[in-house]
Amino acid sequence: LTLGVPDYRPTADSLATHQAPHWFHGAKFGIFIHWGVYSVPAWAPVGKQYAEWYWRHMQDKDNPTHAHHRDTYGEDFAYDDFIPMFTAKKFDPRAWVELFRDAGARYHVLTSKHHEGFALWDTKVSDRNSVKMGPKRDLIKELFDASRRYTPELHRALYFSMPEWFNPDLPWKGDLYPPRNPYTLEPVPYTGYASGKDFVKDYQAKQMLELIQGGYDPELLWCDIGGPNDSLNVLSEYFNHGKNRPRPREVAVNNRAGIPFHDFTTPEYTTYDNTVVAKWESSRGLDPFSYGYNAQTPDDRYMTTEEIVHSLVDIVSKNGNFLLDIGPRADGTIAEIMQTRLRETGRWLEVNGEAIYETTYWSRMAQLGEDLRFTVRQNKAFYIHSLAEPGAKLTVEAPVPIRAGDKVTMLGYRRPLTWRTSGDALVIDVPEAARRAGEHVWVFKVEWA
Ligand code: FUL
Repeated sequence: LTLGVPDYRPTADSLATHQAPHWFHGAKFGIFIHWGVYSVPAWAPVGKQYAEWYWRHMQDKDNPTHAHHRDTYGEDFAYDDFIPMFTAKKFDPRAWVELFRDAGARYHVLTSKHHEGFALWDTKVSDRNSVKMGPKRDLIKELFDASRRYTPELHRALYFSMPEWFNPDLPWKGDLYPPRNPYTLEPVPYTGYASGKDFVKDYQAKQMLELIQGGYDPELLWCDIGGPNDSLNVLSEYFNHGKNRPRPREVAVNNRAGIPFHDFTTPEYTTYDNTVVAKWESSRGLDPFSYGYNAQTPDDRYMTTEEIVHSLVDIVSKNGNFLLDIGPRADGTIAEIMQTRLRETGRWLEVNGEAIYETTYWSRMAQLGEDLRFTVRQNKAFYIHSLAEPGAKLTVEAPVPIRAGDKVTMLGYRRPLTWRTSGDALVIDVPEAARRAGEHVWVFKVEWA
């Protein structure tokens, strides 16, 4: 008998035993970053299409991106002509990670490579990467180094698109290959790439292993799309690499790696209506409908801080994490409106974070009406989140775990509040000053005696 967790083997049975790590359950709030060549055109119909899908959209003559590209850049301007314009000239990794920390996030997930196939690290299997082209910098390394140095408390993670739309070596040859000029339909080069590889073994799996073994040490791999893969081998290596290090690292993988086993599910621009006991994470952009930067989106279409905080509370109360996305510009700057929203969210979390981080859902009730949510700190406290500003009394018609001698307070307000039970309801008196002390979501704490 081997004590402890045996090494993972590249089999379905073995990988199915892996679970979302403790840190991921407790973290609750992460920042997703979509950054790539698509950040140069930064264009999509606002609120309707993902801007990071620009290349795909420009190929489709019925998509507005097709006409936009011709009118703005001309028919002979290939998608890969954007690569030199992806400069990252003002990229300040320290400022990025400090912004994420100030937002109250506990982890960050950067696109190492999106469907366009452009890698943000020094991949050895192709020159189609940010060290050989465009910025001429290892963007992942710079971000992770800054994060380890200035915000060591954050967890560092990477997104990875399993397939690439136009890679000549994809095992299936759909209508996307070869990449073509969308107007003349003449083939265009897939810059920086020499074809002739086994896409899965010589390219996809190798890239994933570079990320795992190359010193980046992502604590989570956020795979996308699935499809043909070598994930049994790659992920068993990933889990063992983390587990057997001199300083062990608990790692996680989502449900899009092309195999039926995962640590969490990933609803996108949506959430679950009820508690889901198996770990999950909901993602969306600050943008009304894009992960990559869309320069067309006016400031007033971005999520408000109230919407962000409401989403966070709703998701966390149902056992999810909230992965909120920003799309930096091609020069590495982050739009003012995004920074403002993140910092405002951080201000709310500074006051109310104890009702979010390291909590669990309440197993008896996911929500009460539209406005009330609950979280629990085991053996310590029960939190009631009011998404609407309460009146002079807050009535909670639910079997709230409270007994004589327990103390009720509101986070951000110093004085204890008076409370009583009335039938099956808990009634809390909320003085005017307490109401005014709160914003976005008012959190009441039942401190168990
Ligand atoms: C999707 C992708 O197609 C989107 O562009 C985005 O990356 C989202 C998180 O996953 O599947």
